[in-house]
Amino acid sequence: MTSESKVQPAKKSYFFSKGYIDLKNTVKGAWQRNGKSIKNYKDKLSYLKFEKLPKKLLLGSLYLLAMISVIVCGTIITTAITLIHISVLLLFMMLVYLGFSIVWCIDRFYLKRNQIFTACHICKEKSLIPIYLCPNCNEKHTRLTPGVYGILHRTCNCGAKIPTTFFNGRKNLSAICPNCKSPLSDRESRPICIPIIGGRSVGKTAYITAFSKTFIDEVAPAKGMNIEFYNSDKERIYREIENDYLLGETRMTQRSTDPNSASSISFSFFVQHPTFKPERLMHIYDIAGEVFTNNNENEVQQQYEYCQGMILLFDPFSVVNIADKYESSMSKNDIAGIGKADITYILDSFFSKLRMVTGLSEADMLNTPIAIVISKVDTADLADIVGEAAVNKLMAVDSENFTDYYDTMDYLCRKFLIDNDLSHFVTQIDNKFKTNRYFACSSIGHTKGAGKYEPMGVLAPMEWLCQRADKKMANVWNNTSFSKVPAYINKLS
Ligand SMILES: Nc1nc2c(ncn2[C@@H]2O[C@H](COP(=O)(O)OP(=O)(O)O)[C@@H](O)[C@H]2O)c(=O)[nH]1
Ligand SMILES: [Mg+2]
Ligand SMILES: [Zn+2]
Ligand SMILES: [Zn+2]
Repeated sequence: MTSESKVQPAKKSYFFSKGYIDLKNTVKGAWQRNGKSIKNYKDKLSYLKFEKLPKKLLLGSLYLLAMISVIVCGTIITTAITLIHISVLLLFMMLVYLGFSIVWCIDRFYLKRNQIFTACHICKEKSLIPIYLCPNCNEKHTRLTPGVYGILHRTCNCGAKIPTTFFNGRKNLSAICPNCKSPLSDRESRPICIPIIGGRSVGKTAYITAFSKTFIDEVAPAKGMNIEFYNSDKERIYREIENDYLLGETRMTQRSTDPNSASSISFSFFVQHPTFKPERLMHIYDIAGEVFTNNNENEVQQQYEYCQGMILLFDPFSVVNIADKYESSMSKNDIAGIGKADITYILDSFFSKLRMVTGLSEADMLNTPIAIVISKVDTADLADIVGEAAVNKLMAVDSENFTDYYDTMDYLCRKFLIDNDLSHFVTQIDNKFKTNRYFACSSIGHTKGAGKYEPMGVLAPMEWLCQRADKKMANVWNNTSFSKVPAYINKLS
């Protein structure tokens, strides 16, 4: 378990390195001394041949006796010393081994129990422990855990002492991604990763803008949560979000053709609260929509495997039937903003990517909860069919059957899709995702560019996913309580 097959740029613990050499030298020395004194008597004996007989006999037997006693006792003593030395060394080696194994287990247990890992915000690679850099010489240290290089500290080749556990400061070291070598500042937080999925122009960026701004400016302060941006890059993204929010704009999700740059951009921020130990790190991924239509992803979206939830945005007007039905009541801007990609195609492409990343077969179901969010419901009065107004109306008219707000919304969204010949979509989602729930939202709240965002329904999908992902978060962000399974599915027929 504590295998450290990879050589580290650090000094090994005495008992696993110099201890052996010292043992070899002492044992060798003792046996050499023993051999030397035997040889000494042998020499003395050979000189006796020049002496007279009585002296020869007397001294000869004396030397012989001495030599035998050296051979017998000396060997016994030297063997004993050797054995004692080996046992002492072994004992200490075992103690150190036991020591680092115990601390290693504690460290590993802490990381696993608290669901701490690093999800690279650039290449999306998941790693339990990233590469840490020596604060003195910047040398790369992998597997910075208790081991043969030290229990609580590792001594870098440069002499600097580096902490090896969660409880003595490892998280404060600079780190880089083991895969793409990008600088990381995850500091052993618990990540909550949520990709926003959908074709081009379905409203992903608008959704992230509306959600982030509302969550950071309203939800977090109201719930006593503190927000800290992951790094200055993410802070810059937030300044853009604030700007877009004010103007009612959306940015084109940048995606360069450079194969080395990422197809999805994470907006990442820490969420702190007295009950969050460790702090949470929210990663929201804005995946360029072309990824689903052109199938040319720059990087594999590893986050599908470890993310705690997904949001699939659905632009109702990307469905030709629906667009035809409502086009007459849509503004020019809204028509221009329609996502052109066919949802069935997007879904197939998404499923095949999921299979690739997770290794699931076509028949397998995913446990990751997914929120299917119908976007842009401000347009053509869709809000009256699936949005807040429609939900309230149905709950008032049929108060016996419809009592739960979000279950009613889920019902209306499913019904809307089925009524528009998209029952195969609903079935496919049901077949693939054990936990799915439908929402309706409008991120901008009106046509793009017509003033400040007035979002409707953007918080609920994220609140639902966060509540499912994190019990502590569910206790804090508790504006809504969602039923376990949408209750009115059986009313659809
Ligand atoms: N009316 C309305 N239009 C929206 C809304 N969200 C997005 N749009 C339109 O859809 C276009 C694409 O949105 P965007 O967020 O950039 O889509 P992305 O490609 O999925 O990131 C925008 O230019 C808007 O015209 C919304 O909430 N209401
Ligand atoms: Mg975008
Ligand atoms: Zn990376
Ligand atoms: Zn160093």
